[in-house]
Amino acid sequence: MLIAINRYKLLGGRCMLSIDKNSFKRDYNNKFVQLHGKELKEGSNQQKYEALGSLVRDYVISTWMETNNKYNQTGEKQVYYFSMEFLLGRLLGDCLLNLGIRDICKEALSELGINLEEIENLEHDQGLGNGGLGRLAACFLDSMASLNIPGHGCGIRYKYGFFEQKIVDSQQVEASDNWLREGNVWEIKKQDKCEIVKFGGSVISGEVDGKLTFTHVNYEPVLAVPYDTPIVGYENEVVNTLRLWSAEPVSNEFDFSSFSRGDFIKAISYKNSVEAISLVLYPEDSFYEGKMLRLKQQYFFVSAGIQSIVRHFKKHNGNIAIFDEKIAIHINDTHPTLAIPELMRILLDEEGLSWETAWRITQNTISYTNHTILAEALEKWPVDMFKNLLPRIYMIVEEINRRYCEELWNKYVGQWDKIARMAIISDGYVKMANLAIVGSHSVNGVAKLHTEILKKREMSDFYYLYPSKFNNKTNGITHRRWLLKSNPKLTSLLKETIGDSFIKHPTDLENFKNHLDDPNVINRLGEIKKYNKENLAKEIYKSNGILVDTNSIFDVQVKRIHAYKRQTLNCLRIMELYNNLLENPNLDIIPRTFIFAGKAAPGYYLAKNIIELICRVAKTINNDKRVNDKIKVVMLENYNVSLAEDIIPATDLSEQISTTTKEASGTSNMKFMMNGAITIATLDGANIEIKDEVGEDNIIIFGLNAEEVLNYHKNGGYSAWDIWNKDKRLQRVTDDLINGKYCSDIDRFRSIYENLLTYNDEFFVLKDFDSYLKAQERVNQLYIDKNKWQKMCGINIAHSGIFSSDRTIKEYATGIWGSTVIYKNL
Ligand code: 26V
Repeated sequence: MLIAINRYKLLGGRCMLSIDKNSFKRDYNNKFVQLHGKELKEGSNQQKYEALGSLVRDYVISTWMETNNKYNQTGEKQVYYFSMEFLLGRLLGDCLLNLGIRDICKEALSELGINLEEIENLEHDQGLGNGGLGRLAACFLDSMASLNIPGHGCGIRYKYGFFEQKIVDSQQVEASDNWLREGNVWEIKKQDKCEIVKFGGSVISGEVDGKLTFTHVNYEPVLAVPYDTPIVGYENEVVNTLRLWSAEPVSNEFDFSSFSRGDFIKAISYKNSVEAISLVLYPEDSFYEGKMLRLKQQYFFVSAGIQSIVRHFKKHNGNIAIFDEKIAIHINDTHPTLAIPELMRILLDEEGLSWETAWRITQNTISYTNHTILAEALEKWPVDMFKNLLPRIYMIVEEINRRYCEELWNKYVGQWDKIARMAIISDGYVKMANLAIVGSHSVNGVAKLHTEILKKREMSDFYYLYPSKFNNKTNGITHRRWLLKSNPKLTSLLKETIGDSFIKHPTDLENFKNHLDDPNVINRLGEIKKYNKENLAKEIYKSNGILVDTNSIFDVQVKRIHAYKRQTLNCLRIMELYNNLLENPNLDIIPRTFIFAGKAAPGYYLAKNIIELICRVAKTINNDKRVNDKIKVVMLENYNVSLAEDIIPATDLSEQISTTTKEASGTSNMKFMMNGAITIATLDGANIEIKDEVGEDNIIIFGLNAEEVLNYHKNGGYSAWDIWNKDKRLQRVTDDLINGKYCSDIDRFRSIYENLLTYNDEFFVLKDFDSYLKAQERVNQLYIDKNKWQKMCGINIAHSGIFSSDRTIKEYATGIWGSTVIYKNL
């Protein structure tokens, strides 16, 4: 029997799991036999992966328990990151890296005839998120654990994650992501830590000893079952927890009272309606829809999470009056905002605190991040739906709103419009962003520009009311996954040249600048990129059957498909280049491979249409002999974390071309620069801060700036037709959308055409077209001088350390959470 023992050791200043090759081989063999009841040599690769995963989890268990014991004993402030989404990707590689045993494991397995990478690839991505917001949550978990911060995730264990995308006949087709089909070696079900969440019913008020009491009756109970996943810190003996909740009926038996009355259907339907709560992740990330099931999901995980935090806190601390000194709860966008009234409910109804004390504790505990300014993504719930589903919570929100509006009336006498705008409940809706701002002590944006826009525009009323609540925390990415793990060759070069201090202090990457005049280093950078491109080229051939030239510029736009991210702009310039090549087949251009990947929300017609356009353009160009393979277009299907890990290290040019002001931050921009890609970008989100870091000469900027865009929004004056009339190239490429050039059905791309022209081009694609083409020309000029290009790449790498999520998390810990952090080993 394998015993999980804590075997960390200090080796050359590194704190890693102590395991030698032979004991690893023995453990692995034993594990395999015990798990599968057969010899290793008879096992499938999938079984080999499962054995390795569960062995690694065994290695982690004792440290996990010790970390929890330590937290309970020391009473350090605990941070809980509440998020509807955690986009973790695969965990095995990360775990091996953070435990410091990747090399030993690779060698040991190879001696057993097993290729580590091959079986690592069999792990199903944990894709419980839509994009930026969910991936950010995953990076934050990694950074909190690696910085010794007691910080844990709380979310939903969706049975089906983000849908799998297939491209069939140039169109996106969605398939369910049954990620748990083969089981999940990382999670532990904690049956004894279940909570009950109550929906519907009504509230009876009463009085006991002169105090008001509220009893929730006739509700539908739902059992929230937690599944815990270890979050392993980097070589530091810390293992934090991601707790995801699954919804089950309170009893696995049918409701016998219904059943005995012959109401079989009712019993089954209760079971189904409960299980529906954690069945599937909503695949929209920009259009809010007032769906009851989503509200249920939100209350479900928030209520379970807060109840379990309070229960745990009381067990180890006891004194609820100091809850806010010991606990910080962060809400990732407005989705978990019900944490505010839920904490109030527990403090008032269960702990018997006064309103004033409960409110002080709640505000001090909760902090909120805004991730988008798109008005259509703002959550608001119809009062009737809210009240019926959550009667007691609604009463509390009403009271919060009543007290808060009283303040507003006194402050803004007679300014009814302003008060209505700022109220939590108005026009028949409960407005979640307003509740989040009022009920928290900190509101942050995710990049400097985004925070300024929140302060000065979108949330200006609130900013003037509570200026000290507002702050910026520019996003970051974990360099462990996005450099050490995904780009081992570049990591080796960095270690050889600047040592390995950058692993614990990512801003030490700056030292790499001192090596960029060394032709050897420049050469190596080129070779590494080529190697990564060749790997990706193989993947492209395997998945799309397209042969791409690894000497061409790999020009990449991978992200959710959305009008504001402007894949259309990218596509139109490819169409323009194609036109030029047809006109002049001898045109001397630097070959380019245009790579796209990304999913469209299933109900977002325009985004799906954009995917189809990209695929049709790809087919037409790739099959046109006249192009002579100078350009190729590739749309890779099913973009996810693992695919990103293959694409990003192989990229030469990173496309960050959103309409200025619309992309709150962006995070792939940071991953690309860290892997030595050059960015072509608008001055949007964190692109601005990337430019400030690398300097204007090492990034290619184009397009309208924020002031210009905001000015158009405010004063109007934009005419797409005016621009179109003056630009022959635009006339040609927009006509190509509707003349059958890319699709015999001439109406296929009419909606794109109409968005650009009839509906006056909301995202300024036409306006930025000329400046984008000129910027692309600058890219060509720069690429001609390979050495200069590589040096620019090196400068980007050297300046990327500041975008490590370690920096971001330190800012959250010190500036928002008041963590009692010890930066051990830092
Ligand atoms: C919004 C909604 C709206 C209602 C329907 C369901 C749903 C699900 C998710 C979201 C969140 C969208 C916000 C988001 O992902 N924002 C992205 O956050 C990144 C991390 O801060 C940031 O880098 C991106 O710029 C931003 O678009």
